[in-house]
Amino acid sequence: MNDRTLRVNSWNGWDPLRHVLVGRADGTMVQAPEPAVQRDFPDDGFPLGSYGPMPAEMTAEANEQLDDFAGILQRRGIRVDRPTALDFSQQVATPDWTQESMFGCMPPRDVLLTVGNEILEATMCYRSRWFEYLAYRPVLQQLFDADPNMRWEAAPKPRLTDASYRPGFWETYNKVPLAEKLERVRNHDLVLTEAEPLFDAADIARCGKDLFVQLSLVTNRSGYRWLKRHFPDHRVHAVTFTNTHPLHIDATWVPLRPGLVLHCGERPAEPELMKYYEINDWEVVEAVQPASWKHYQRLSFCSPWLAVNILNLDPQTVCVEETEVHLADQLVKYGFEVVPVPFRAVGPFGGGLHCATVDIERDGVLEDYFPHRYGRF
Ligand code: ABU
Repeated sequence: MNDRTLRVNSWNGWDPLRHVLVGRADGTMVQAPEPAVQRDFPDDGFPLGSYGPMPAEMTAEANEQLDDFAGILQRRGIRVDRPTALDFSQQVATPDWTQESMFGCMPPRDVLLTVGNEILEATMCYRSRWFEYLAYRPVLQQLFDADPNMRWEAAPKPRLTDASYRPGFWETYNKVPLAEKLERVRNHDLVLTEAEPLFDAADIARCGKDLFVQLSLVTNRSGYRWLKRHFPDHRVHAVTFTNTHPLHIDATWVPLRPGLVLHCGERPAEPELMKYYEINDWEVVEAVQPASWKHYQRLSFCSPWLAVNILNLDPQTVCVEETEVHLADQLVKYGFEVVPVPFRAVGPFGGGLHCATVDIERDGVLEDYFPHRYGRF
């Protein structure tokens, strides 16, 4: 049934949130090895080469926290949609390859990018995530049917043949010295080749007219170039951070409202990016150390910097994981109301509160928050 009140609109991560997608943990897999990613959790029952469903009790606990989070949002008057899980344990194939398992439908932020009235399905670069967009198609179809202005786009599906990956990357990269790793990050000489455009939506930070695209383990230069051509009315910038394992910008560089960006100090930004923000009167705030720093999380491939993976409900209100009390204190000092959300159990499923969501509607229009040019920006 059509719902004519639905509207796709979101230009940044801070305008008042009206409608959001929240992921589900159902059926999430520890993926079978593939060129782009090789899970290795020997102490948690999944040594390199093995794969299978996440333990049932972990999935249940993550789903409970995701459902509770959806409830918190709904009680604040925000409409919440959810994906439709597939059988992620199934083998998948294209004419070029076969992959022993899929992954899941948490975090949706990796797959879908909302820019204005457009929702764009990212290419992804893991073979296990190639079909993940299907979990979101029921919601996208409903939005398309209801909102005559919605633009439903999909980036070119990649072939993901062996030509898209540097052979033997994982065998060598983790053994090279830190300085060499960081040099490779700066030169974007990581696991992906430039054979075709590849990007995850979570590598893009949206600030109105400016889109910041992190080159990472899942986003290549060709993906950045595709995005630049796809959004000709935006300024689309490729950025890197001092991070040996860059994976999604939203635990590193987190714009909170016009003039304020939260930065993970352990992953310094390029001086030119800092300067671009500074000359446009943005304050770059270094986030406090995560409270969860010392707590090992079973089967997690995320860093403790998920702490800063927060969700704005509006420019004055942020959802923060409930144990991240130091970050909450820091944000209160900047005038935010902090909504504490229990979410630690969701971390091993691939993300925090920002990763777990996709904006469908925020109030607001396209604005230019960076009137002054600097360097390549
Ligand atoms: N997908 C977010 C992971 C970010 C991080 O671990 O730093």
